[in-house]
Amino acid sequence: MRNIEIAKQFKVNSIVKLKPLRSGLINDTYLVWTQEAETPKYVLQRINNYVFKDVACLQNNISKVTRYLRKQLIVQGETDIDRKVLTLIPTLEGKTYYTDGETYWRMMVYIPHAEQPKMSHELFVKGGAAIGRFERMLAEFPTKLKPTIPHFHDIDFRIKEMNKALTDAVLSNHDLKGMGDLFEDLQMCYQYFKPYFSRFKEMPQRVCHFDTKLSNMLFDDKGDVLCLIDLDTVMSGYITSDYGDFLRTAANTTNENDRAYCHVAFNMKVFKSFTQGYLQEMKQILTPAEKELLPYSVLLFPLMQSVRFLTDFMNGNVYYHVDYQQQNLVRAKNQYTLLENVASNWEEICNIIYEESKL
Ligand code: GN1
Ligand code: MG
Repeated sequence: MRNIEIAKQFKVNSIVKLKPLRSGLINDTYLVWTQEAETPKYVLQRINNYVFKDVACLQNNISKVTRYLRKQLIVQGETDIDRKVLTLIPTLEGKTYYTDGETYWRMMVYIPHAEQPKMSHELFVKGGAAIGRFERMLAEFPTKLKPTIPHFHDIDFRIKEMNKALTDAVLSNHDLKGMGDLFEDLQMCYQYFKPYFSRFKEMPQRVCHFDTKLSNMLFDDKGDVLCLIDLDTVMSGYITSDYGDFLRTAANTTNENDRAYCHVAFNMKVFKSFTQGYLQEMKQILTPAEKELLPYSVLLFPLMQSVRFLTDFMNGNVYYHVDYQQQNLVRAKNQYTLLENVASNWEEICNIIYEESKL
């Protein structure tokens, strides 16, 4: 079925055109125009069923969370609610997604927004506050959400997967040139920090976003955050996921694809601004264990992402889109360099979190 035919399976009128939007490494996204409008009215997404095995569960999580957030916004007397939370469009049959048996699709209202503001202290404070607000608004969410990706941020599981990938790659004679000591270095770091990561279960499970980054935030023309988007991974888990994963991308002085590893550093200014914003919103409700373990998430995410990229490299690049064969190895080394940089700022990271989380 052509994409425009797919779009017509949803409860919308007079679709005239679709245009692909390149974003993210996982789903395919299209902007949808209707007859009356100059700007797009909807977003059509093909859900990556290789990554998300249980689309029904994923769409159920998004639907429950967005409806809950909408109610909260109404109670708070918010205006412009349609831009502050995503709205799913049902299919003609009233379902939250459409499938032709092979591919899976969803449609949402397109939220008009401004460009992401220039990098600044304010931007990262606002980014941190937006994530904190999202979690705080969901703090009383009545049910536990099922994982859309089982073991998604489970480092023990990711290490096992990496070990398995190495065994499989050796058995099938895959080209593993260029790995150097990365595999052993990652194992060593994991063993060293394991006692801390295993304490994460002392934290309560909360509804979290699980893919926090600036590109998953929409801004208005004043540079304020309208809402968080890309809710595929919304599920119950630890707040360390949202906090640590944001810093992994935002506080890297370059991006994860940069092969000049000397460009990689951990930006302490970004770290501090983001931490300020996040804790402003969250420090009242965090438990002592959450406050104490937050610093370890700053280490955990570059480590876990390095492990995930290296695993995919050894598996023959089946998970992340690549432009060249070694790209996942480059990404893995880039993230490992970031991890080293986090470690060299360790004391200051702990001090800042401690100070900002005081009531
Ligand atoms: C994937 O596609 P994107 O950029 O939203 C991945 C994240 C990784 C990220 C690394 C479901 O997210 O966990 O951190 O790539 N999402 C999934 O770039 O695996
Ligand atoms: Mg994503």
